[in-house]
Amino acid sequence: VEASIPEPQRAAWKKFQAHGFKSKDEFEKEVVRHVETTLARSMFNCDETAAYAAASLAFRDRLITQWNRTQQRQTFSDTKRVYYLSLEFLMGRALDNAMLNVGLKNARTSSSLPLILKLTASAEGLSELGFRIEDIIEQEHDAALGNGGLGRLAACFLDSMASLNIPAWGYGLRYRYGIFKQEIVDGYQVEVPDYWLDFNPWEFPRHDIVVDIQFYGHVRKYQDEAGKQVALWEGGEIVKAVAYDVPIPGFDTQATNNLRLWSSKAASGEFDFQKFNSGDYESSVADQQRAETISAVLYPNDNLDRGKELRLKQQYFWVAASLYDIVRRFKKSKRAWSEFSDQVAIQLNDTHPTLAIVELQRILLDQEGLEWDEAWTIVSKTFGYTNHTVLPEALEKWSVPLFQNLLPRHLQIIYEINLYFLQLVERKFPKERDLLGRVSIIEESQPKMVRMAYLAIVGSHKVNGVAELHSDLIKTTIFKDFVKIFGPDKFTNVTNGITPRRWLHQANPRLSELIASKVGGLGFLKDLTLLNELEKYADDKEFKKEWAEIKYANKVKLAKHIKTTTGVTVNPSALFDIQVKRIHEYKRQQMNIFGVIHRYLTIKSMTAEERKKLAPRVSIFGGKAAPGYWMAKTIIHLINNVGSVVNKDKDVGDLLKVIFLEDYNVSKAEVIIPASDISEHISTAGTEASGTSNMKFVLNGGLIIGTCDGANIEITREIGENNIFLFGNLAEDVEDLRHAHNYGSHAMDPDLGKVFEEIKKGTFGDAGAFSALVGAIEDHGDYYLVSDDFHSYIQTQALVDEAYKDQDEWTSKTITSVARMGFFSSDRCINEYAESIWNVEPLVPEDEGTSGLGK
Ligand code: 8GP
Repeated sequence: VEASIPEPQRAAWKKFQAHGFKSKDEFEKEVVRHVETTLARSMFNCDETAAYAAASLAFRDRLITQWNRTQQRQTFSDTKRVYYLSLEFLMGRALDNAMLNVGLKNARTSSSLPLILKLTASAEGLSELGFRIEDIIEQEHDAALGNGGLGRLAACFLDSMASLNIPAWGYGLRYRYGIFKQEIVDGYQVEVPDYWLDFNPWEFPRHDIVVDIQFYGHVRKYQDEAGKQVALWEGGEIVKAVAYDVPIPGFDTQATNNLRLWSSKAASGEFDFQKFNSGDYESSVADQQRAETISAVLYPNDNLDRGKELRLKQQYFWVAASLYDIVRRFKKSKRAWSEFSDQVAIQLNDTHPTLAIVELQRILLDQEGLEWDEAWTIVSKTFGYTNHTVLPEALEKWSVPLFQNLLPRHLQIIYEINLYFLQLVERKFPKERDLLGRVSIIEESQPKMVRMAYLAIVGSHKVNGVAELHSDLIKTTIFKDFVKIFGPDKFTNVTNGITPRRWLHQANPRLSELIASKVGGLGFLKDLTLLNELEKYADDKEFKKEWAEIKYANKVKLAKHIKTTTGVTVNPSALFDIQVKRIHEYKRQQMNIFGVIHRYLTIKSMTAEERKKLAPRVSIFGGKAAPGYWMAKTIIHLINNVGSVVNKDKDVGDLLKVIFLEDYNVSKAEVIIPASDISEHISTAGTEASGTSNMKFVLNGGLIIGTCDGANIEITREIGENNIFLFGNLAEDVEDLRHAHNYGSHAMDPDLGKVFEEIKKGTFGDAGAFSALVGAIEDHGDYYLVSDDFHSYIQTQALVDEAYKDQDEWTSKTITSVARMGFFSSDRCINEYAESIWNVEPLVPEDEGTSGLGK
């Protein structure tokens, strides 16, 4: 129901319009107001948690007013919007980011642009109220609605879309439990639930925006009076989707986009009173619980598909609610359906939202009465699909019987989409019998399966990979047939990027400040290519000194974190070697820890004189294993066991320390990444689609050791071969090597063999615990080519040791690298999507003052 205020009364509204605080004093006033009213506390019982809550609520109010204006502007100007559908948004903390993005206005007015923006109005305000801003920021619980790279990419994209004034909404699920918290107990990973919604000031419940979502039931087909075939999806059950909005502020703009997360709720109110009254309490709450289960938990798998019914329910629930919302908004514009794709671009973040294609076709056919072809033309012009992996175990497939039961009408539509598609293939390639079976959306297996990636390709106008090598690989391997059918132009590449606001300015404020002092202020946070101005300081003595001091300070900070969380003392002058990411065999943390063992054995065999020449190293690991992924858990176990042996070996002392950091997440990444000297991105060539932490590490003045995989290749092209340590076999040779393992002879690398012997001796605890890990390499084909790459890995690590001895040269390399990282901003990436896939234009707020930041 529209409830618009009549014209004559609008003047009063305008006069009293909320605007949120505009100065430090107003900010303080808002904080105090929230403490005293919203939180019902006072200055006599305001702890840091309450101060965090109040400061966040003050910022949220501000964001909501900006958000309102942005939405009005977008509605009135009637521009095309982007809808980014992602089951994961790994946002991390919000307050720090809100202060940076919103706080800018205040900072800008002062004559000498303060470089650490948040340390202006909000920091001073909090300090006047008796709090330290750093402590307040630390109170916030990460919003961890994602597993890893895919979810964090979505979060970086939201930041860039808002900062570039692109009218965009994110749509996702409001999980009650985000990714589990990881505890390490006796060297093993233990999962603990992440109940993050206890208090979340960043969301705005919209109890008036509720959508009914249908499941199960059956389809009735009949002819209407005009003789037209109609399909009716009837029966089954209804669950309600309730909207929660999270404002997404842009940097240096008033534009504030929206992330809408859906939460599930039972359709029939609290519980069934009749059952309750008749004493059947349990089943009266069962309906409610069953409904709420849908959005209860994020599936903790990264690069792995499990095909669970509840997951499919989540996908449809989220997709149906989002499409209802998008279609409703479009219908308000009163435009013809043929204009839908001029107003709406929907991006599918991986295949998880692929049902949106089917759902839109269903709405247009069954509810709006369009003809098939007309509807399908609209649908296929609207969607774009991003693929994030070529790993076969991650490609989604749903069993047809499961589909039939849960979404009977959708299955019919999928069959029809497939029929028309296969007819097209048959017309184009009449002689190629095998082709039909290969590209069919329905796999003829037992049971039959719906291949979601194929459906996504058929229903989208563009398909993209996330780094050059990856985009080439999807065209030549998993989607090869589709390139032949649709032509190469449907397939494109958009290399991933990261937001420099969070991953440089927020995570590494001192480095950002130093950079700003040389490149003409903070404008580089909006145009990252401005970093190239830094290159001329790569040999500047004074500059290098400051640069190195900042790195050292960041390492001291991480060393403190290590001490408090693990009890181990590490020397901040040692080389910090970091690998943090989800634990997966293809990412090869096992190779890293085998390399560490090799180093340990080497040290043990050295004379005291030889040891003196060695560069001390701290090997730092972090990352979660999917709860059901035993091999990944075994790798964590081995790392911890190696750590407990090495770290107390007096013989070794500071020369080697091995640390596993518990519960790696976004806020920890902000501490860990700025502290690296070298970081590891060592996946088997061809398996890591892009990687994004590689970009974060280099941008923070760390070098990397890596394989020719994912975005490592483009990083090398940008920063130069001399500034990166590449090793290992190439993607093009992987197939042959695997073939040779299985059918030829597979000789173990001798150094790796020695490492295995040591493990088998029980040096790192019960050898039986690690036999599967060793066996996968020795006896079962070494699918990830650990043995093939081990020698080159060890040699390259020795080059790292050598290079690190020349600190002066090392620092120059890091400065040059940072100067050349401009390409990897997610702003560049979003601009590419906007131009080549979405065809959307920015909508710049009119009331925007000149920022002095340029561009
Ligand atoms: C990840 C890729 O593994 C990583 O290389 C890339 O940087 C990131 O996506 C962002 O593009 N892929 C996934 O997390 C992934 O595919 N997850 C599940 C859908 C299988």
